[in-house]
Amino acid sequence: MPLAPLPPAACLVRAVPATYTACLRTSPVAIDMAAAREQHASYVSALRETGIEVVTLPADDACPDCCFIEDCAVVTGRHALATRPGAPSRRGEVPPVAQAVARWCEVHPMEPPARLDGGDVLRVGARLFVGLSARTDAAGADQLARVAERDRLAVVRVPVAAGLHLKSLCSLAAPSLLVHAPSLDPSPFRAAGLECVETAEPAGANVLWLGDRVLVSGHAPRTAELLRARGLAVRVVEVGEFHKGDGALTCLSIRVPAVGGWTT
Ligand code: CIR
Repeated sequence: MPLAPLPPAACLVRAVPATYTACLRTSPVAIDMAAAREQHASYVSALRETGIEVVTLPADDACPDCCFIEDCAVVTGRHALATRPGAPSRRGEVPPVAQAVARWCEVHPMEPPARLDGGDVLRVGARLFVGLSARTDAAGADQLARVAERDRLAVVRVPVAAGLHLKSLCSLAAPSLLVHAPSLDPSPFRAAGLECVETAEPAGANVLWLGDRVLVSGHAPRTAELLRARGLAVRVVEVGEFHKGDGALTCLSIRVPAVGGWTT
C-alpha cells in the first residue's frame, strides 16, 4: 500500500549552543544570541501547536552549528542514515543525534569519505531528491540510496550549482506543491508530478509542511501571501537569527515519519 502524506510522528530539535555566533556562515552580520534563543523557542512552539511530539537534545558548545540538526540524520522510515556532514567542523554533532534517532529506527552510519548533509535531502512520497552540492557528494547520495532501499525509497540526484543545500532552494509547501528559488531548475520535480511555484524571496524557498499548516519564515511575506492565496494555512515563524547562520526552517528539526506515512 502506498504511504500517505502525514504530519511527522515526532520532531527532534537541538538547543542553540552558547557558541552559536561562531557558526559557519557566509555573511559576518552580527547575531543576537538572546533573539536566537527566543526564535528557537517560538519554532518549537509552532511545532508543538500542531500536536507533534517534540524532543529537544541539549546543545553542545563545542559544535556552534548543532542547532541545525537536520543535517545530521535522514530518517527514511524504519531506517535512518547518520550522516557525515560535508563541513568537517560539524561531524562532532552527529553521535548524540544518531543515538536519539535510534528511538524510532535502525540507524546506519555513513562511511568516510562520503559526505552528505540532511539539508540536501527532500522527501516527496517514495522518492528522496538528493542535492549534489558543496556539502553532499555522489558517494554520500549512494550511501543514502542503500539505506533508503530498505524502506523502498528511490534516490533522485539533483545538481545544486548555487546555494548551500538543495533545501535552501526548494521545499514542499504541501504534498504536491514545491516552492523554489528562481535559480533552481524545477524539471526533475515537475517530472515527479509536483506543481512548482517560484519565489524570489531567498527565505521563501525553505518552508515546512506539517500536515494542516505550513511554516513560513517571517522574512518571506510575499511567499506567505502566495501560499495563503492557494488556500494553505500559513503559520509565520521568525527565524531571522538562523538565516544569519545560513539556516532556515527545515534545518532546525529532523522529522520522523508516522507509521504508514511520509513527511518532508
Ligand atoms: C552550515 O553552514 O552548515 C550552517 N551554518 C547552516 C546549516 C543549515 N542547514 C540546513 O539548511 N539544512
